[in-house]
Amino acid sequence: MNTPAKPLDDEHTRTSLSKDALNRAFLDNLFYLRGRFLEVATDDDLYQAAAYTVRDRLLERWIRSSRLYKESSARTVCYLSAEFLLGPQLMNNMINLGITEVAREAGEMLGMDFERILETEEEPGLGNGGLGRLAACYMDSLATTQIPAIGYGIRYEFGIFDQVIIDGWQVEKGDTWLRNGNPWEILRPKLVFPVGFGGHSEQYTDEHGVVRQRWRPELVVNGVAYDTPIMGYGVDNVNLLRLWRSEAPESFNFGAFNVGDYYGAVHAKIEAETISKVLYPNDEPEAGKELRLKQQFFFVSCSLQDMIRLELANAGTLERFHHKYAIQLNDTHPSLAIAELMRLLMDEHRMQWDQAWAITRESCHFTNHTLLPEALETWPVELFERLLPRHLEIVYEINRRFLDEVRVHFLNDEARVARLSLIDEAGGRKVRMAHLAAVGSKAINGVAELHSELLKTTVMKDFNDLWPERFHNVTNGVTPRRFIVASNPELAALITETCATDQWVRDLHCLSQLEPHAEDHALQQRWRAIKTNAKRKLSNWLGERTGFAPDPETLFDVQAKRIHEYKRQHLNLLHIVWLYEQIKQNPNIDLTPRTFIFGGKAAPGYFMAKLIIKLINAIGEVINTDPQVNGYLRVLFMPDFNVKNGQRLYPAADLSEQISLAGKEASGTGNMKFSMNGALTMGTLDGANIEIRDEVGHENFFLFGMTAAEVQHRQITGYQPWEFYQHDEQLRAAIDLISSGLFSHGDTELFRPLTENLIHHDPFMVLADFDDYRERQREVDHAYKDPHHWDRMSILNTTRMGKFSSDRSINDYAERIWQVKPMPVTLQA
Ligand code: F58
Repeated sequence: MNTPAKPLDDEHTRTSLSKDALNRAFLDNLFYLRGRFLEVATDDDLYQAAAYTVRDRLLERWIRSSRLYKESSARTVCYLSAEFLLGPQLMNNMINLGITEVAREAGEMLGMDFERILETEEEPGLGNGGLGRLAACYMDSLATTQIPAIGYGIRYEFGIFDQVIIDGWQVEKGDTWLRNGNPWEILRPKLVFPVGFGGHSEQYTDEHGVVRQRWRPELVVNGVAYDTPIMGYGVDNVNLLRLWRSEAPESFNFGAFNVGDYYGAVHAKIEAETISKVLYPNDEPEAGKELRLKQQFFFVSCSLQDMIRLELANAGTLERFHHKYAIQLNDTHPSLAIAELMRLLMDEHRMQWDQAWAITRESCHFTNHTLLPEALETWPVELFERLLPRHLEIVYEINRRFLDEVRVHFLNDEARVARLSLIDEAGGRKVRMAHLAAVGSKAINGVAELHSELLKTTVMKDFNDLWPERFHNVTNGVTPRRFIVASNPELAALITETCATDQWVRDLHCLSQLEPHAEDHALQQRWRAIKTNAKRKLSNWLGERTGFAPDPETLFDVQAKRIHEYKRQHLNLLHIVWLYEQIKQNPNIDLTPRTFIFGGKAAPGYFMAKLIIKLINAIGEVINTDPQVNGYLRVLFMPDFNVKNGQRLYPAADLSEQISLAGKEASGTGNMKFSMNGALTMGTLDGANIEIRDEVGHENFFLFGMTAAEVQHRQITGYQPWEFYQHDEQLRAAIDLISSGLFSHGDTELFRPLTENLIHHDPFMVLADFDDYRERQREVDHAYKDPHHWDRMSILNTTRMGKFSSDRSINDYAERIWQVKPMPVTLQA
C-alpha cells in the first residue's frame, strides 16, 4: 500500500548517522545478532556487527529508492553479468554514506581497532578480473549518478580461487567466502523462478485454436534471489544487485521419495545446486563445458523472468517492456537473453514474433571485451540443442530472417552470409554467441577507442558494414571511491585539502584544480611522503606474507593483473634478467635501485601462465639472495592478487607496467587505478593506455613498442622471432641465462617450454618489442633520479585522470546507449 516510509528519526538506533547512535546500534547488533558482548567478541563478531550497523543505514534509503523507481515510469538499467567482482563492502558503504570519520571515532570510543575490523572482511570474489571488476565499478557509479539500476548475476558459492605460492608454483585453494555468513545480502525465499533444461519443443493448439510452440523441459531447477544493496556516493539512491542461487524444487524431492528413490532425489538436488556452486576460473571461455552453458542460461532466465514479473505487476502488459528496461549484456556470457526473452514473450506471454523481436532489439545492448579470436564464445550446436532445444529453434529462426536481410543488402555474397551466420558451419557446427548478441542488440560497444575501432575492422567487420550506426565506443572507467578514497585515504585527504573541496570524489574532472600546484615543492614533498608511506605499508605486508620486506626507498615497479602471455609478464622478466646480467658484469654500475613486484592469478589449466609465475619466483630467489645485485634489484611476487590486495598495491606503485602487445588488451582498467594513485605508466599503444597517455601528456608517460598497425603488418609479412634472438645480443644473453638453468638449480628443462616458445613462435612478439622496452626503462631509471621532475609527473598523472572515472563511463552509456535519466531519491518524506 502507499504508506510513505517513516521519516528518519535523528536518534533512531537503526538509521541515525550520529556517533552515539552508531555506537548503540553496534552494541545492539553484537548482542542480539551475534549473541556476544564486547569483551568476548571475536574479530568476526565485531566485523559482522559493524556490517549490520552500516547495512541498516542503507535499508531505508533502499526502500525509498525502490518505491520511487516503481512509482515512476523511469527506465531501469539491467546490467546482466556472469561476474561481479565486488571486493570488500564495509569501507565503501561507509564512504558512500559519509560516515567513515564518525564510525572510526565511534569504534575508538569502544576501544576497537578499526583497521583490524576492516581487514577481517572476506571479499566476494565473484569474478575473474577486469570484466567482473568493471561490473562492480559500474554498479557503484550507477547508484552515484542516481540511475535506477539492477545488477543481475550468479551467487557463486565459491568465487575465484585463493592463490598460494608453494615452492614458487601457484597452488589453488577453494574460496570459502560464505563460511562466516554474508551480512550484506538479504535472501528472498519467495522470489523464486523455475529454469528448465533439456527435453523437447512441441507444437500445440491453444484454447483459441491458435497453433503455438512450447518447451517441455526434462529438468527444472529453481533460482532463488539474494539481494545486496548498492549505495551511491553522497546521494540517497540505493540500487540493487540481485544474484541467483540454484536449488532443486521441493516437488522434485517428494516425487523421488514417493517411489522410494532416496539417492535419486539426493542426486537431483546436488545436480541442481551445482549450477551456482563455482565460478569458472578461466580468463578465456571454457569451450564446450555444459555446466558453464547451464550457468549462463540459469541466471539469464531468472533475471528476465524477474523483469517480466515487475513489469506485469506495474504496467499489466509487456508491450512497453523496452521502455521500462535497458538491458546491458556484459560480454557474450548473458547473450542467451536474446533467445530467452523471445521465448518468454512468445511462448509464455503469447506475443507474435515481430512484436517480440522489436521489443528484444530495443531492450538489449552488447559490450564486447576482447578481440582475441580464441576468446570469442561459441557453443557446439549438439550441446545447445540437448540443453536448450526450444532456444535453438529460436536461434535458427533469428538466423533465417537475419540472413535474408543480409542477402538483400549484399547481393550474391554467400561468403559474407557464411561469415555473418549465427552458426559456424566449419568443423563441428557451433552457435556464435557474439553474433547472437549483435543481431539482437540495439547497440554494440567496445571498451576503449582503439578496441572499438579494431572491433569494426576485424572481428565485427561484417556487422559494421551492415549496421554501422549500431557501433559505439564507451571507454572503461573505475570508481574513485574505491580506488582513491578507500585505498589511499592520505592522498585523498591531501587532494581535498589542496583543492579546498571534496567535489572531485563525485566529479573526477575537478582533480584538474590540483594542477597549478604540480610545481609546488611543498606539495611535492607531501605527495612523495604519502607515496613512501604507502610503500612502507605494502612492504610490511609483503614482509609478513613472503618473508621479504622491500626497501620503500627503492622504485616500486609493479605489474599486477591476470597472468597471460598477451599481457607479457615475460617481457618484464627478460628486462629484469638483462639488468641482472649488467650488474654482474659491472658491479659499479649506476642504477636506480628497484623493486619489481608482480601479482596475478593464472587460470588453473594454463600451463604457460603457471610457468611464468614459477619463473618470477625463481628469478626472485636468485636475485634477492645475491648480495652483489640485491642492492639494486629485488623481485617479488605478491600472492593472491584480488580487490583487497590490489588496494594495497595501487597507492604504493611508482611505475605501472601496461605492456601488452598492441591490439590485444581491449582496455585495461588497472592502468587507470595505478595512474590515479600517481604511478607513471610504462606502456604500449594498447587499449586505454592510448587515451591515458593523451590525457596525462605524452611527456608524462613512458611509451614503447609497435603500434597495432605495425603488429598487424608484421604478422602479415611473417614474424621471425629467431632473427631478433640472433641479432640482438642483449636479448640473447637474457634468454640464454634462463635456459642455462641459473634460475632453476641447474635444471635446463624447466623453463625450456617458455624460452623455446619465445625463440620459435613468440605469438605476442615479446622479442620484437624488447629493445624498445629496455631503452624506455633506461629513461625511467634516469627520470627517477630527479625527484622534483618525477613528483611533478606523478601529480600530473593523478590530476589528469578525470576522464577515467566510471561515473563518466556510466554517463556515456546513459546518454548515448540507454537513454536513461537520473532519478534522485530524497529522504525528506
Ligand atoms: C577484460 N576481460 C579485458 N574477461 O581483457 C580488459 O582489457 C578490459 O579492461 C576488461 O575486460 C573490462 O572491459 C576480462 O576480464 C574475463 O575475465 C572473462 C571471464 C569469463 C571467461 C572469459 C574471460
